[in-house]
Amino acid sequence: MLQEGTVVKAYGGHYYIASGREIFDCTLRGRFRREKKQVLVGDRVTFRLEARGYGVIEEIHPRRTTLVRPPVANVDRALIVFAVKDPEPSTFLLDRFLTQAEHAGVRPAICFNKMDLGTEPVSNIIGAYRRAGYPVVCTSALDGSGLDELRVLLEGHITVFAGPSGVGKSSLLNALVPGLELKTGEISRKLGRGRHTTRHVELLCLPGGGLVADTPGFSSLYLPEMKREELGEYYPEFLTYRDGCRFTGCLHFQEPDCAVKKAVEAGEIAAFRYENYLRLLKEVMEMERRY
Ligand SMILES: Nc1nc2c(ncn2[C@@H]2O[C@H](COP(=O)(O)OP(=O)(O)OP(=O)(O)O)[C@@H](O)[C@H]2O)c(=O)[nH]1
Ligand SMILES: [Mg+2]
Ligand SMILES: [Zn+2]
Repeated sequence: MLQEGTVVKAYGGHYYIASGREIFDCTLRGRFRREKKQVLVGDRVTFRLEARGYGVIEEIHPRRTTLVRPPVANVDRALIVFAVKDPEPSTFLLDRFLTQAEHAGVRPAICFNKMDLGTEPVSNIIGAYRRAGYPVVCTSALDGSGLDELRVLLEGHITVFAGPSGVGKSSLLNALVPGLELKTGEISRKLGRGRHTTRHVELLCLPGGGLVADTPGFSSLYLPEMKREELGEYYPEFLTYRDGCRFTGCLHFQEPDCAVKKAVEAGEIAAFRYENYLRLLKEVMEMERRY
């Protein structure tokens, strides 16, 4: 009997495939090994059921996207998590993460966690990102508020969590997946990077049907290689204005008659988003010089 599913874990020649509400322990047909065809976590596959709970992968379906860090196929969402405070959110870091997601072809959504600490300090920021066109959810892993909205966002997708240390990514996953006991707080911070680099990537099955990578996606350290003209395309609120710029390929920087700059002056585009854009643009231009 042939069945379809998604690879959620690969370990020592075994591929664990989620299909319906079950996990199947599968191996790979010899010809895939000979062809050196790699199976990634996130791959859609067809497998033949050989015994109860066991099977053999017969076919690997074409990938829609391939993420390198972490190596996961078919990721279609990035959830960028920040805390309202502890640690204080940085919109510059947030915009970096957003740029990385957009560049990888993964649709970003933003999550502000630790709402129980009070939303007052970030309400302006939240409004600005909503107006820019991003889905924003506000949650508390501590008291459970906003988790239903987050569940809806993750349903039916493969999502990577990204965001700085200490914002509550593991705490959120623990709250979403019953029985999961990811380490949180000081312990996870002490083990830090090493833990994630040595561990195998695994997708967690959410009760609602979505899959989430349990390793933090993207890093705050690098910007992907891109041309300077590309950066503005990753700012959704710029796109509605750029046709009004005098020059095609306008960088919205030093050019005259720039519709984006006018929108910033008129308060239609948040000034902090534009300032972050200029900082990132300078980084991209620096990188261009190096390559
Ligand atoms: N008040 C409050 N504290 C929270 C909330 N979520 C997480 N925390 C606390 O914040 C600290 C960090 O949470 P983690 O879940 O470990 O954060 P993380 O994003 O996984 O951090 P790294 O694994 O280092 O990247 C812990 O002490 C949590 O108890 C929340 O919604 N409200
Ligand atoms: Mg964590
Ligand atoms: Zn312009």
